Amino acid sequence: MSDVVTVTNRDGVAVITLQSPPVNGLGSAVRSGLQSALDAAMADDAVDALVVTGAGKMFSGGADIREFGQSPPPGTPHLPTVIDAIEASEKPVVAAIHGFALGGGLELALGCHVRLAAVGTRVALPEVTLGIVPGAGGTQRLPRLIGVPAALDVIVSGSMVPAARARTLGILDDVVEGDVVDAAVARARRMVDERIPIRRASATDDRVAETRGKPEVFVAFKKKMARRARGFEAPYACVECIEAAANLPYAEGTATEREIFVKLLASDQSKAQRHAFFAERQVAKIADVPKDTPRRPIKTAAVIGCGTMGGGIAMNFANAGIPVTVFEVSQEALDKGLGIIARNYAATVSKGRLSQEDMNARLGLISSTVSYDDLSDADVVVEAVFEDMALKREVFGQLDAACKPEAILATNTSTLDVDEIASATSRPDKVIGTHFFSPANVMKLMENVRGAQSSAETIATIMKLSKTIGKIGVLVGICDGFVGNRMLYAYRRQADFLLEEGALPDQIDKVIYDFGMPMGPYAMGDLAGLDVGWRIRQRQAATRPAHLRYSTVADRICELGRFGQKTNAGWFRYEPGSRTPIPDPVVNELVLQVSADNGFTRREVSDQEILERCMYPLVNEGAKILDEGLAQRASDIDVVWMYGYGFPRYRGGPMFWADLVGLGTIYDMMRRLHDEHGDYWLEPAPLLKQLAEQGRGFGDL
Ligand code: 3H9
Repeated sequence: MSDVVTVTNRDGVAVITLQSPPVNGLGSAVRSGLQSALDAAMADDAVDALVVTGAGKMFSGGADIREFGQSPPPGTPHLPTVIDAIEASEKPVVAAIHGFALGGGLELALGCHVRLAAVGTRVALPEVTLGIVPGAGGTQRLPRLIGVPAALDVIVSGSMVPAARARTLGILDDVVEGDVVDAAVARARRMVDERIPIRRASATDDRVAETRGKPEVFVAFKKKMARRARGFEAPYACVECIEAAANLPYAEGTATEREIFVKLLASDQSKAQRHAFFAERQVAKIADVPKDTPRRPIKTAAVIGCGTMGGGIAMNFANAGIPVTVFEVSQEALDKGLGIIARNYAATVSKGRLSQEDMNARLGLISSTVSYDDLSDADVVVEAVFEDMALKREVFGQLDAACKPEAILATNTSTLDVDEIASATSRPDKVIGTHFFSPANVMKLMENVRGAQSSAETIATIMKLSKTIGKIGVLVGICDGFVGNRMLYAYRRQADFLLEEGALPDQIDKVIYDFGMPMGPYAMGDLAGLDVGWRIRQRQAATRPAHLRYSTVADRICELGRFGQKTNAGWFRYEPGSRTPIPDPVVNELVLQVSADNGFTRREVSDQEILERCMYPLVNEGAKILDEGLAQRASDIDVVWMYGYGFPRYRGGPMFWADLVGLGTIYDMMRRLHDEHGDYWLEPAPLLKQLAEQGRGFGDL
């Protein structure tokens, strides 16, 4: 008996229980404990059958991800060996599953002869999300149980399968009400008493035989998944393993799976995706806000402003079942905003992703008002009015007077100083920034901006609220553009300079798209609209320091009345009703003209230069942000970029990617660029310099 695996004998059935909180991860100690328990049960004449189960919240969350890539590698036995031994047992083995059986946890269950699950259980093989394939027989046993098409869906998506569906597919044998271990013991006993033959997944063939010698099935599946899987290696590797299951004997298929698993485990993509997994969990931890900080319950909410942003934010509350009151200055503005919300929901219903009933329920949670007096009950208010300090201060003064004293007042600003807004109230400790990303009902990121006086309770409450409304909240400090947009600015600047020096918008966009971003800077600009930035630049013109390099190219585009997709023309042109950017000779001519006007002799700009000139300054700005304490950790910045800007997960975010490139390389390039262009934004960050000289990375901080 080990600390992490216990055994009890119930009615001649050895109940082997994993006891390794929080998720019963199958690390080295658990695997050894499981193997010993198994050996003992096999040798014990008082044991006729076995049940494998997990204590606590779940059956098992799978292999211990922290062991991956460890040096020296974790000890034997390996998970496939343990699972093969379970499956080979002559005594029946029943898995009693509750909570989750994920990855290696589900593979362990697939090695058992029967799988019973409690109501509410969810199972999955999420390895693909970690950049690997299931590596303990999952890609070989699952298709043998449920057939190739279903196995492709389950393994390549990595998504959770609820118990009832898993039962229908054949992943589970039964879903039981009541205590699942009791049911499993009874089932095991019955198998012995009634001499029910043991069924081993690895020994069945009929389901995989259906697709044997049919490569077209896999070709079609790869075609179907191509868009979602763009740039990722693991989904394709999963298909390869399942194809091996269809065409090869079990032992050979398993060897293929093992080979691919080992190769992917060592890949940069898997390292990046594992980094992303832990980064997402780290982000909720705040150094000076202890885990047990009390949080205010959020039972009702209010949103000020029902424009695109405010409407999207209100939808988030309604989607999470939180009643929300939307405030506007006029009934007309309210009607317009509420109309857009209703149309948004209706579009989701028409795509079959929401029922009419759910739409009605959500709309029912949204009420509206033109009076601040109706906000006195709200636990949290999110202000989403026009980005103007005087206006925001006005609104906060009104809110301070109208809302109950304990209510949290949040501002959805993307540029303004939260402290200045807070000073318009008598409760600066309860003021915080909540920077949503557009479209606010879709994008998962929230930059939660702590003010100098935001209390621990306010911060903890808002971080929790982010999770409740299905977002990932990252705590950031006050600076122009906060984390994401400040870094974006550094990248966008260089893109415009490259245009002046010799590149064209479609070349830059293609390099960035091929790197893995959802779109390049120019298609993104067209999508967001170019006029707002133009107006801001016009306002800033008088105060812009003369020594800073400034590209006029973006202004010249706007001067032509080209504001992006909404005018069917921006950096690209658009066919009416289409969102596909088409390179436009008018723009290319204009870029050439700007080069000439600004005294540049155009030159060949390589794709590599584009990547380095855009991405290295972005990383450099991230290093400055870290140094200034505006993000807690480099991995938080990675989360901002993966969730707010679609930075490819298989690169782990810009800071993780930078470590892979090597900070020495990035620092050298930044220094060279700075010497060449003298631009303030290219000045190497002191932290970058320091780490580069020490041969360390952001991950070592
Ligand atoms: C695999 O199985 C490979 C095999 O095919 C082949 C092997 C040969 N390992 O998410 P939470 C930590 S690959 C290590 O906040 P929840 C997590 O970091 C694996 N640590 O809880 C956190 O730590 P901390 C395939 C893990 O209740 C704490 O546990 N499996 C693991 O919201 C709590 O986690 C997966 O990909 C792990 N496997 O959600 C499943 N899992 O407190 C990954 C969790 O220090 N896990 N931790 O921050 C999950 O999806 C969720 O954790 C789960 C619980 C749904 C289980």
